[in-house]
Amino acid sequence: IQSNNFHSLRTKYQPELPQLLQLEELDTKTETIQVNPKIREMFPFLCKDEVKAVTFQGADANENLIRAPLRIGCVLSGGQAAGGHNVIVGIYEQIKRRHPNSQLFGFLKGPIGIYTGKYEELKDDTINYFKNRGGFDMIQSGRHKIETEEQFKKSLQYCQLLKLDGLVVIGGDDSNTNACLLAEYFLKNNCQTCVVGCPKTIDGDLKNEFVEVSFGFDTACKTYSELIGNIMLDTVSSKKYYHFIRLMGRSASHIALECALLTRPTWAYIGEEVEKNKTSLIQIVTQLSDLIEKRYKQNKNHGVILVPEGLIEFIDEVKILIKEINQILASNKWESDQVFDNILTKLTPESSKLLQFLPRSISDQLLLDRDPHGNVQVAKIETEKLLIEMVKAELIRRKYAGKFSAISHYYGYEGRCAFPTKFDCDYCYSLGVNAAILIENKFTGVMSCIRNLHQNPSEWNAAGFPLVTMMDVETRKGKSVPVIKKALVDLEGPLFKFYQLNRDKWAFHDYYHPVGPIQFEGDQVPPFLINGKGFEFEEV
Ligand code: FBP
Repeated sequence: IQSNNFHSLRTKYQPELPQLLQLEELDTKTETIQVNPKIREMFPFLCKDEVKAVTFQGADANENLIRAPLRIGCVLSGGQAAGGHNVIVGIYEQIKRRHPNSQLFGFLKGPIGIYTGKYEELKDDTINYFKNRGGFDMIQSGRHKIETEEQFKKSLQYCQLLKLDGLVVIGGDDSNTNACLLAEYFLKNNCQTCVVGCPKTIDGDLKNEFVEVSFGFDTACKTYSELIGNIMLDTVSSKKYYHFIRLMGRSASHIALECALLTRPTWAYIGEEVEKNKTSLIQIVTQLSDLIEKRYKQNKNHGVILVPEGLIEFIDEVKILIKEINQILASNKWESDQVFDNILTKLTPESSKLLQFLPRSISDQLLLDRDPHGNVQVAKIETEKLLIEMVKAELIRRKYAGKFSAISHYYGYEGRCAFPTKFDCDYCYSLGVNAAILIENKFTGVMSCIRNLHQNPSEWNAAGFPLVTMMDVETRKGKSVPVIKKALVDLEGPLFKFYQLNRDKWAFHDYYHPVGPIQFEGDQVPPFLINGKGFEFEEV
């Protein structure tokens, strides 16, 4: 009942739009933009002429203009991220403002809904119910990829059948790569449906010179930071536990870094640094044991350690092991119960030794499931427990005189569907409105981008950047394929530098900073953006 009350309160909130997107008439301004020549070859239709980015500016009202209704389809793709519903609400309210007979169709359960033609028309009641609400339950999501010729063909047929002016793909790097392939396919086959992407993922790794942050990141980090802060208060009260907290965020450690900056833990691992320094698992365990011993000498037997879920993939020997496993699995097929023994015979001696050393739950995960995009499912690997066990063993070996009582936590799914922060509500709504405007202006193969996010929403600006400009060529399953490159933590950037400068102080003199719950009213702190924009270098 309580949550219903809160829900109804949130549905009354009308997200703020940038001033620019509130204007009745907009002129488009395009600018030629460079594309990697290899990508040009892979997208001959999208790159036939010069590839252009588009921005908007206000134009004079034209009273004689007669607008036609717009028909748009949308799909949520990949993992949940708070704010996805508001992208859909933004599209809907924008096309209805343009023409009351406009229609919005939601493809169900992710991209599979497109090529199987499973959709639902979204109307006022649905839109109003889901406004400012977390989750992807309005139309659900899925991790399917549009891959085969048949799936592309069917996708085109259903978009044509629905006479769609546009399709909005709300997804992460892989889903937007897929959106770009779809845009190319539609152009090649004279299909009028424009494809526009929106940057979604809590992981924060879909960002580049065009995209300042992906939506959902802010809500996830603030949700986890609230929980981390609560744990901090608990541990400084009892002074008897070390809490090892694994944080979601597949490969990149953006979430761990953002949460560390917000809460100032005893220690936070940053996967990218571990990779750069080629830190081994044993070195990590040694460092942690040193830290625990040193704190014990200060009479401290407690602490809060943040572990990004992607850490395991960045540890040098594990990375090599995963690469070897991927190559072996690409050319061999075994019954699942025979994979472990067979792989051992094909790995290099070092990797084979490591695979046997790791707890079976972890080695099984490394061996088996990959998601449809080929990613190891790090959400299922309990790295925090592995570290606790290894540190325990190391401290026993050292005849450690203090107490080491550790508790493991995993904060993952609980951060993806929280009520979106005000930032995510406004940002997502604007992304949706902008996507609809891009489609109305017949731009295809572009990402809806809202920028200048460190300012108030009224000052944000809007653009459409070609997806091909964000692409690189990577080898996946032995083939060269175009992909939007994941952005990793910049070890030279101001955010990491700030953490690096302060972490030794935080490690030994509990500077814990419990931030409390997300606030929906009053002053808002946006997430730390690319290049540290919006980040205040508060001395602590
Ligand atoms: P997206 O990249 O699709 O946004 O998903 C991100 C994520 O939440 C990761 O942080 C996490 O490792 C993974 O999804 C979990 O996947 P699943 O929901 O399939 O368990």
